[in-house]
Amino acid sequence: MLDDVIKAYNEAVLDTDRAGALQVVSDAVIQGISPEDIVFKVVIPGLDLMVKAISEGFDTNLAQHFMTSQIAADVTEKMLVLFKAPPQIRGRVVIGTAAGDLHTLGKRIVIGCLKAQMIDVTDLGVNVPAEKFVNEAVARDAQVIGVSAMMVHTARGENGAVKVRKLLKEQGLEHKIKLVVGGAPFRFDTGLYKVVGADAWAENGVSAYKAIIDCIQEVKQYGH
Ligand code: B12
Repeated sequence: MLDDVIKAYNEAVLDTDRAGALQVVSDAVIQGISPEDIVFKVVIPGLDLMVKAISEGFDTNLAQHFMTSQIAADVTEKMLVLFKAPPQIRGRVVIGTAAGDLHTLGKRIVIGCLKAQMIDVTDLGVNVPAEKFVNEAVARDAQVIGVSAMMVHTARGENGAVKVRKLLKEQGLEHKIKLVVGGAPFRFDTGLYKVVGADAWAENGVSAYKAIIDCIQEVKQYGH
């Protein structure tokens, strides 16, 4: 029965049919499939399938990419409240768009993917000052700051990731909080993340969580 649910869910996701995907999982729960199985055996493998499709150049488009992450985040949030025991949160991230930058779509995709992977995410919104990234990360005990920047000047400029790195350094937080960046300028120049002082970057939402999980693990292992 689980195989049928996986098939129906993936079909709905590829059709970008949010209502259909939600219907599939709520029917499955009524039929006795556990919310835990829905998240770990249906939703997360669905995201992995999308990673594979993108990296192997299958015919996936932006709408499918966007909807996979939004549906995954939606379903996960609905299932989490039904879990027998609260799920273990794998880490905490604060994320926002760099100062001067109002682009939101990429960040939303990343957030959807992280939530479905049991990462606690705080969305700081757009046009976020560097000080806010750092202050919120400290207040929320986050292991990772995620900065999204879609324009060359907000990616490279003095008020974005560069300033976040400077503040982390000044406040002695570099071992406790990692900096991960993303956005078109980092895709065009894959060495740019180092130039702006980031610890890692990711080229799309469905792979962002892998870079972020690595950073979370590094902080948990060595960050004390
Ligand atoms: C949609 C769009 C807009 C929309 C934004 C709507 C919204 N709510 O987001 C609107 C119309 C508002 C807009 C405005 C502007 N835009 Co615009 N916009 C775009 C466009 C067409 C697509 C961006 C997008 O959404 N891509 C799709 C998402 C899914 O991709 P993504 O953002 O790259 O995100 C993925 C990855 O990068 C990664 N990622 C993203 N963030 C993060 C963060 C982390 C931590 C990680 C790990 C990964 C990660 O994962 C994401 C998911 O896969 C791009 C062109 C382009 N092809 O990129 C121009 C573009 C970015 N815009 C541009 C410009 C110039 C502007 C304006 C200045 C235009 C103007 N004259 O007013 C304004 C700026 C406003 C501002 N201050 O920010 C330029 C930037 C040029 C440059 N080299 O700097 C571009 C490149 C267009 C161009 N070719 O000229 N824009």
